[in-house]
Amino acid sequence: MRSLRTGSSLAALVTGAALLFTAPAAHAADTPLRDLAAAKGKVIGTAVTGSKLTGTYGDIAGAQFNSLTPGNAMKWGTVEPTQGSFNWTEADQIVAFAQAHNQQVRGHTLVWHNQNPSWLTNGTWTSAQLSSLLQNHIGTEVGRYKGKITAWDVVNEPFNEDGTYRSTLWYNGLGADYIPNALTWAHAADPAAKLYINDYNVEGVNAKSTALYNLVKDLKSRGVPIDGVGLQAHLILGQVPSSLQQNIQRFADLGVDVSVTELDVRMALPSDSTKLAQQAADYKSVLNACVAVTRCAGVTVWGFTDSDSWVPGTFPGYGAATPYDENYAPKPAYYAIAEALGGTTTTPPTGACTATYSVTSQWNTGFTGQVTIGCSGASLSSWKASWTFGAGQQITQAWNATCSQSGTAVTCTNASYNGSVPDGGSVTFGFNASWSGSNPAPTVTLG
Ligand code: G2I
Repeated sequence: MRSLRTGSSLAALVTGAALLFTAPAAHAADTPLRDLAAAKGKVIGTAVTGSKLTGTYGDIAGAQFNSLTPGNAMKWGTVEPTQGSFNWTEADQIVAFAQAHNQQVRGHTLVWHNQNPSWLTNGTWTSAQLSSLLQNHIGTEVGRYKGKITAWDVVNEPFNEDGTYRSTLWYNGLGADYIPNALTWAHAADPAAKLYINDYNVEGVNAKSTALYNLVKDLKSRGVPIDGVGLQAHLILGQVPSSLQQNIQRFADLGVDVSVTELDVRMALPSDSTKLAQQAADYKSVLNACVAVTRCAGVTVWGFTDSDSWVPGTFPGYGAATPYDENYAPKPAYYAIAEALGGTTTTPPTGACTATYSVTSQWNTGFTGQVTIGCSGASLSSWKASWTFGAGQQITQAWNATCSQSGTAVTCTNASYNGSVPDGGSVTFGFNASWSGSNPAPTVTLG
């Protein structure tokens, strides 16, 4: 007759023994990305949201990155929501955090067609008025942070995909001269800041990047202060342009710096170990291309955690684009960045499957046990769980697995229908066994 032990004695029996394929995550012991980057003379940055810079988010932002870009805090619509009335709260907070953590700040962005205040976009302006508004905006913002900003994304996204100028408030009102004028005004307000033009879909050699190339070449020849080109790099899984390094090099050869300014690699959700491995390879390709070109200043990721990424809101069904997951666990992409920066990682970038043993009920001569095999960042197509019974226990029956016992050694293999354990999934099998004296939980080995 079965009689369940109750209360604390049962709780003591239901002990789990987990064993990983691999060593447990130990990223804290690895060299921070910022130290690896600094040793190579490179920037490793992240976009941040000021209000989140506490707790784990703040710890990671401060420990792993040597540059911060305000994701939204320095945009015109944020800093001057009402004409003449300024709100620098979040921008100031990010700059102060960066200074406290010995980090650079990348200013983003002064002249753009998005996230402008409605008083500006809804107003009717002569070109003289528009020009003066822009000059004042640049002078005010760059002046406020003079000496505190390493590089400014002065002009953001000026081109169409075919390389023609994008039709915007600025281009339509001021013509293409708004670009050299903006650069000149920014230079006057902070002569030490590196001044960039920043765009997306300009990572490879194509019509858009060639238009940008021709613009930079022209600006240089006219003595306009242009120091760098920002390649945003909002990429799709498996689609790093093969000409990335060549493209970085051709800009460098013009005599400007190049920065990858907004790197992320989006995938169709849900993520799985195959996609995360591809993403890691993609991150590594981008980092490798930058490391290979002296004038590539570095790489900034557009949010370091999947909990702080623009992707799911803009591309429904897509996400998981950053190097840390939503719970701040480093993903394979994190380790890929570290490796491209010359680091060695103590945790393999492939995740793990674990087996957990527990006793679910026990009576005077027997007990029921179960083993759950779960995978995270990895998967299995078949499995074998083994353990040694240390106190004379003997399996009598099993379900959802084929178990055999020889002496003290137990081996259980999957049934025909449950060999597959997907990434993020689990499989459980059970057994009855006899015991006497004591019934200690063994350690289960997978493989
Ligand atoms: O769109 C991705 C990036 C492309 N290059 C320029 C970047 O400045 C741009 O960043 C994103 C921000 O990451 C988003 O956070 O720019 C978006 C706007 O174009 C930002 O999205 C906005 C949302 O549209 C607003 O609804 C929201 O209030 O973020 C705001 C603040 O969370």
